[in-house]
Amino acid sequence: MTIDRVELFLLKLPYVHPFETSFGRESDRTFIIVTVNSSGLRGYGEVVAAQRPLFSYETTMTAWHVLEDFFIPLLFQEHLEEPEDFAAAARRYRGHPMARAGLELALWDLKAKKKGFPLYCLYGGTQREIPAGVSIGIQDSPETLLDRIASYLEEGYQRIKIKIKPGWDHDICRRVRLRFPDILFQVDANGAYSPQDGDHLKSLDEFSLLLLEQPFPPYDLWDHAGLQKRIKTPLCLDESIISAETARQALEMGSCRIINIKVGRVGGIVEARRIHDCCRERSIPVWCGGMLESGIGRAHNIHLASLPNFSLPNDLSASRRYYVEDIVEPEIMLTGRGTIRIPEGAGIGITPRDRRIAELALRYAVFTAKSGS
Ligand code: OSB
Ligand code: MG
Repeated sequence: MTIDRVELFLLKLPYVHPFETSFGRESDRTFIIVTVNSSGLRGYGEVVAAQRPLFSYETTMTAWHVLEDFFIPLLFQEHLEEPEDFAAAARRYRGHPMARAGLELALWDLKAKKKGFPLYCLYGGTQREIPAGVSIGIQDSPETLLDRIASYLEEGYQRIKIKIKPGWDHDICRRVRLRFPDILFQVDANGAYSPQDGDHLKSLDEFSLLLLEQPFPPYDLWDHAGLQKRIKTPLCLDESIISAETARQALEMGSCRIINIKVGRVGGIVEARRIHDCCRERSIPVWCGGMLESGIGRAHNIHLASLPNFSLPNDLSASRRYYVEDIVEPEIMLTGRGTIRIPEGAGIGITPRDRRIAELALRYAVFTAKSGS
């Protein structure tokens, strides 16, 4: 049994609220859904690359291109079906982690469906409920931010993360702490600061942040190490950690004390699990980051976050926090305990709405052994 068909769907979904980071504001998300089909079973993956190369150099169109011209043909040429075999074979190509992760995820879902297991069982996950946090973009005013935090706390989220940038940081954190003195609270700069901002970033120590995420640009483990020596707040790296090797180097250098794992950023589950294990051996906690995924990508993240060293609340929120209408059934919801229960069905365990996905598709392509070789 090998893969008989791979499909790509380009989709665009509007957000419930525009999402603003230090990169700018977006009101919808363009992304790719990948399916791999074999003997009547179908695995689903999501490519988290965005329309513009802001978070990283990848875009939806570079991902489409490398999937179509390199990664999908590899599956057919080498008759690959196992996600681990695909991950190994795809190492001959450099970069493009989000594209390769999207296809690898679809193969993991298919593998679990063939076995009839939920994905977390395949991964050796030990947690059945995942602590949910919420990531809140930069708002038009501090009052809007405070109101939004209050309403997410009301819904039960266990931890609040806000985006910061120069000019929207110290004073904002002060106001959040004044109003919510006891919540788990962390901030994410998406690389908006430079090493000269060290004193300013140190001033955030007074707010008992759970962590400060990615203050400096991605390729700067050295200056993160310098900052971590000076400040009390644990640094957490997101964009900087692209493999188990960079994770190890960052930890040996002291560039951070916590790591955010995103499957897309690191190129798939194989690499995500290596990072998880590398951190676990060193007693470094990890948590699952998000890229505002649809229900398909989020379901994958939920299964991954069942691994034992995911020990801080994750950027995993309910469908309705992101989209008016998700593309899965049932939609992802919070329990009364501010957690997300892992679906118990085979594979990702929730059902993608195929008709809706086909109707929404702005672009569609199908690849078979013949077209792919
Ligand atoms: O840096 O964590 C980030 C969304 C898009 C790009 C980068 C990031 C984010 C988030 C969203 O913070 C987290 C989520 O999906 O809930
Ligand atoms: Mg981040």
